[in-house]
Amino acid sequence: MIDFYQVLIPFDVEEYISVKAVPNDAKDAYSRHAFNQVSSDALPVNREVPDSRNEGCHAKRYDVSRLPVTSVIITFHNEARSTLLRTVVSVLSRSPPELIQEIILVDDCSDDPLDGETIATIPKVKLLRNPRREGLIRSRVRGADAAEAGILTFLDSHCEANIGWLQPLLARVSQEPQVVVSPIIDVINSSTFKYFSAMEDLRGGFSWSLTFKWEHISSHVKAERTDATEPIKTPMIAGGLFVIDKIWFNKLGKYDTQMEIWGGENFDLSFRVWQCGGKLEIIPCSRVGHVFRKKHPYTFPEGNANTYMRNIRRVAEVWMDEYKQYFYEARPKAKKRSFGDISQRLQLRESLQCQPFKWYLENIYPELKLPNNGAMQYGHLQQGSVCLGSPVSPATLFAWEPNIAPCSSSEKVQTWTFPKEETLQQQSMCLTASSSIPGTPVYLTECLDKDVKQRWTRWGSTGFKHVLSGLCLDNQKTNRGIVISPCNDKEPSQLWEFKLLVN
Ligand code: UD2
Ligand code: MN
Repeated sequence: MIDFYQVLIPFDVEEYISVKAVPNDAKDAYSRHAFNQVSSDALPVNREVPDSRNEGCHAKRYDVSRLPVTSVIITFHNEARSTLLRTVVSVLSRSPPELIQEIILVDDCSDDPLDGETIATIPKVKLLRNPRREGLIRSRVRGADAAEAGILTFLDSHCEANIGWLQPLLARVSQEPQVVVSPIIDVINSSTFKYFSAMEDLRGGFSWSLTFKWEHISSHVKAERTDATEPIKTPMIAGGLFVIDKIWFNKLGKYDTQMEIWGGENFDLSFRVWQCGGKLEIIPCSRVGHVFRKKHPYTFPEGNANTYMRNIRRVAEVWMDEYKQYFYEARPKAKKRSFGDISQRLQLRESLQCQPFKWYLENIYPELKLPNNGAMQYGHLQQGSVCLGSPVSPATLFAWEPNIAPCSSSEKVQTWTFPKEETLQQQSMCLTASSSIPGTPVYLTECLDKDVKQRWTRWGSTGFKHVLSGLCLDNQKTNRGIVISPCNDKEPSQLWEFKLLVN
């Protein structure tokens, strides 16, 4: 019997793979790809994988004629030929052919153009090659733009699609186009290439340092699930393997193409999907294996930590509102990293009328608790029905005067933090009084480390005392605006309630 892949693949597989063969030395086998290339090269490109699906999935039937067609997009940079080929072959051999419009390989400027060119001789496989290294984010957008089908399926370049993987994903997306779905990601061991079934009660989450993690679905969610084959809502996706309606992907703003190389785009996409009216789900009846590895095999032109920091800061600045402070608290070094221009992404958020991050936390990820060390509080500085605020959106001017306006919970310019009960700040701007003279006006200026002009403590239960002058924050209705003046707890203009917005 002729193997499926011998019919499918118009080149000599052994020869193709052997071009990049590594010396048969266990240590060296990891040098190019951070996985054991010898193990990968030794496996047949069409090897069998264990059917890791839940029993309940076997009974499910999908009417293929009613499912939408998809374009599969795989970006790669210096991927091992054997793993890349196995990814492509697994997709073609384990999907109903009529559902695969094409497989678009985006070669992100790999050293050898033949890696992709050879595979592109396989029917349905198309190749785009970046003349410069773009990183996976822009590469995926390039692939998506070129896609002919209405549904986009993204995969990493070292995957193996399992039996029946595609139908449940397409079925869910066609039923509800604003749902973005991922398979359960099985584990291909990076040393032996053995295929392991992943647990089925996991979903994606993260910590305040904005590091992705797998977590068990919480017990109450578990209790609500009567059927283990039903979709699992997930606050975050791992990022590499997912299916999305192309119109929805475009409407949602594709990806942030100012992100570089690797990392953070899964946060960006996950927040966008949830906050802007979609859903993220893991579909248990779909399984795809992926080679997880401990380090990056490729270079980052600006260094790996720097790149991640830039990308993730863009996410925090665009999507996390005042909660980004928790991220900066968890990763103080991030503040030093520039993150470029985010105005277009903010505009996107505005035009899509996306929910605030508070909504996401309360409704989608209530399990993520605020760091409860009392060091950070967010709230209004309120006097009766009016609040202290700033007239412009921060980060545009060097310094400005705070103002007083009717309190509104949606007004970001009225949200203050009081970290460690030391500084009263809005994002990176601190309330500052530069002298000890009564009547000195208070300004908002860039926060400086340990600047006593910016230090405030509580005075009594409702006052704020300026540490340098010993005077109190005062809303005297003089033409000098907000000033500091001698503390007096009988003075209504010095009474400020710090009304917490987040508990
Ligand atoms: C995970 C995701 C990955 C991506 C990443 C965050 C899974 C299984 N994997 O990391 O898809 O979301 O988190 O950014 O969810 N690549 C390029 N150009 C580059 C660098 C990488 O095309 O400059 C390709 C690479 O060949 C691979 C894909 O992008 O196919 C993802 O890279 P990875 O496998 O190193 O990322 P991974 O799995 O550690
Ligand atoms: Mn990967």
